[in-house]
Amino acid sequence: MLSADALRTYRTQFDRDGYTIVRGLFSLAEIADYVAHFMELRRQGAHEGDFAGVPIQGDDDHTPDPLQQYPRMIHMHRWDGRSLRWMLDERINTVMQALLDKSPYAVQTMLYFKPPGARGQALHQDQYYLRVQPGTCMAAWLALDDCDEANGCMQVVPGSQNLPLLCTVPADTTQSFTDMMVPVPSDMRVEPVIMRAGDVFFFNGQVIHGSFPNTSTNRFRRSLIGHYIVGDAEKVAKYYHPVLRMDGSEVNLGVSKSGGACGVWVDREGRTVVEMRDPKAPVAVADGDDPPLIA
Ligand SMILES: O=C(O)CCC(=O)C(=O)O
Repeated sequence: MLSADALRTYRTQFDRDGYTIVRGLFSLAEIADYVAHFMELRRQGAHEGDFAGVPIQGDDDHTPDPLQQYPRMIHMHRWDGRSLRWMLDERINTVMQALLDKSPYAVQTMLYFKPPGARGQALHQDQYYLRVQPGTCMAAWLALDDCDEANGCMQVVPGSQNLPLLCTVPADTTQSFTDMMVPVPSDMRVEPVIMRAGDVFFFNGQVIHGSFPNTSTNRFRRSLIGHYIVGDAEKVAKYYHPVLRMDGSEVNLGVSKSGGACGVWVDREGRTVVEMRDPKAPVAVADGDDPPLIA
């Protein structure tokens, strides 16, 4: 049971940094069950929505990619009761209510297997995909394995929840299974999120996050992820419909569109700030020299 004091502490961190980690929210017995369940689903073969990542640029030798054997599963809650029950779990709802002041709506599940040698996912903002209006989305990221830098733990930019949606640039697909990323100025920290199996990382949809490759030789970095939207949202991108309340009933929301202005980093009198641009304009840093980007 989470005490009122603990929930207040999570809320304080969430308001300050855009994320919080609830340690041990799921027991190790539950985690062992989830691991067995999802490994068995993966072993059974392909499922609708599986995504093994974009091709690796310049890889003319067709290097074996571990993600081909362990593609990410998406929207399992639409066909797997265990995933649906997890997405709507009362513990997740309790934490979300403490962070958002009301129950969220649930829209997506994903399972990352991230076997040894797998690529990560370049730094991004989830709202780029979900396009929640008004407001933003939320993620609950459950570690199914202990996660550290060796097996490609999550990386986060604390405080980035206050940024607008940033314009994306191409990602290095030798490191990332997705092909776009957002640039991060050098004065913002990218921090590893070290977790134990059973911990849940809750983060706001504007928060810049992602992960680097799993460089271990024998450790999976599996995670079960739920995406949610704030409970007073009116629209979300089509891909995330149907939208569910946390009691499992369906909510009728509108469909949001992608596109529109996005933020680019510019240097203004020695300070790196965001300016909104037409998305077709090139991403550039004023003054040209030494752009403050993490590539
Ligand atoms: O699990 C990862 O490595 C990346 C997950 C992520 O960025 C996301 O769920 O939005």
